[in-house]
Amino acid sequence: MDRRKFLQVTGLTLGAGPLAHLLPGDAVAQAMPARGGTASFPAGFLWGSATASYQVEGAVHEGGRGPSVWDTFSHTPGKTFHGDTGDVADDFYHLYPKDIASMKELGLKTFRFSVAWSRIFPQGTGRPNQQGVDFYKRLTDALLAAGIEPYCTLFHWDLPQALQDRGGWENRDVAKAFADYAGFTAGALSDRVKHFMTMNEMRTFVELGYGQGTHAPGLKVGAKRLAQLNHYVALAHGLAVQAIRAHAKAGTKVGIADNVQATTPAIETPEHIEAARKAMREQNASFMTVVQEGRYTDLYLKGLGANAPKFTAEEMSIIKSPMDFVGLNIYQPTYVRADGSEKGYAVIDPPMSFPHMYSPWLYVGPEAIYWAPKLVSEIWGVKELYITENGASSSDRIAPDGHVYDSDRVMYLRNYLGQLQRGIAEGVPVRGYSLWSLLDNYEWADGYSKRFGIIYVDFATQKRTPKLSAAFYKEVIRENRVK
Ligand code: PNW
Repeated sequence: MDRRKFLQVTGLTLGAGPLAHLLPGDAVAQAMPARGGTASFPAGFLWGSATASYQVEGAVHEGGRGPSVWDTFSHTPGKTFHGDTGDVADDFYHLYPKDIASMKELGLKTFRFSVAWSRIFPQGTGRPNQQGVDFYKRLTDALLAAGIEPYCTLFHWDLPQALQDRGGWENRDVAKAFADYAGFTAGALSDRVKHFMTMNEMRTFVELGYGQGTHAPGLKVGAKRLAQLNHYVALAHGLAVQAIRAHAKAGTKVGIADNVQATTPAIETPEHIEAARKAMREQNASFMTVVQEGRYTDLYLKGLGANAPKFTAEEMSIIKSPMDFVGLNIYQPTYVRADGSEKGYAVIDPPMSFPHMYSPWLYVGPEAIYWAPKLVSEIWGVKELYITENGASSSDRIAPDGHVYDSDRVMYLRNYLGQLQRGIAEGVPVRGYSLWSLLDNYEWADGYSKRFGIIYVDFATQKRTPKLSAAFYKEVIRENRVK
């Protein structure tokens, strides 16, 4: 087919539904030779998309919800871009039926959402709020009715403010409160939800929330207190794994969604690959490594010296409570090279010219999504992995014709999915992929200035417009391969 003919065909509006205008029709797909299935994913691969409570729900004063640290932080002048808050966000609390229709249209098999702790326990502990439980029952029922499997994260950073008032994650009792909440919520939803993740990205809320102070609760506690609260967060995860097992239906699967530093060999030679393997354990010593091994590495403790956390053998055995699966949030690579230091590796700082997406931290290194799952499964013997997040921010604009042509996000996704497929084809046990995010949403301290959705949201009107990347993803799912 020559170029002009191709443009004529793709210019036609084929098929039905809101995404059809962006899709090549079946006629085109059939006319283009398949590439021998080389880039195919396994049958039954779980294509999904992810969101989080505070980033999409809005309705912060409805349904008996109590305030969280993000309400407080975002309403504190100077903390977020333009003072943006999640008060309304995507109004997903009310508009979820419409968004589930879009998920169905995309062909999603799974949807990863998070529960707002303060909708279930408005004060963090005490009596559960039935209206909160009912909201998540309605949401998961609607997903199941659309043929979409819900995956539930129990903590995506919105700690009840009442618990922050008692010291937040610096208070060991909060770990216990988290386990109580996680056990109760999993018990209430496990007739509908088969996969629970305790926490999303321990590193981000610990380091940005309590180390740099750029995320809620906006503290800078210093190295010693940081290491200790990090330990309580790991303990909270382990206690929650046990509480979920105790309260959820038999067969419920428990895991985590963690943003390991995706250590990636700078060059794929044996010595640099070995360096990336060592770096995976050491760079993630206080998060994935301790959760998998129930011990802090010697180098981690040595590096902290007098600031090392206090812990007991009993706590360490709780922290390593076995999980059924591991979720990895993969965005940017951490490039590593071999060197002669005690660690045996060095992290390469990205040169000024390193390409990134609209968020300055989001360096483009597609091999990260090949190496991180491979190293995690090899080092710790993990048999079931998910990519719980991957995606990109882009300076999306509505074009004069009403569409959003996010060719950079399509480029990003195509390259990452290609590397994911490479790993799976070699036997890395990744069962599913959740694209971050379904909708443009509240991007934390960046407010509404950084869009990650494959569906554009006009925050003034709540109008949704699927982007070019939505058409791309729909096609990937339909063909179960990346091209
Ligand atoms: C993740 N970094 O956050 C979160 O799980 C999402 O809630 C968030 O919207 C998404 O990725 C996009 O940012 C991250 O600075 C925040 O490297 C910061 C970083 C990484 C991930």
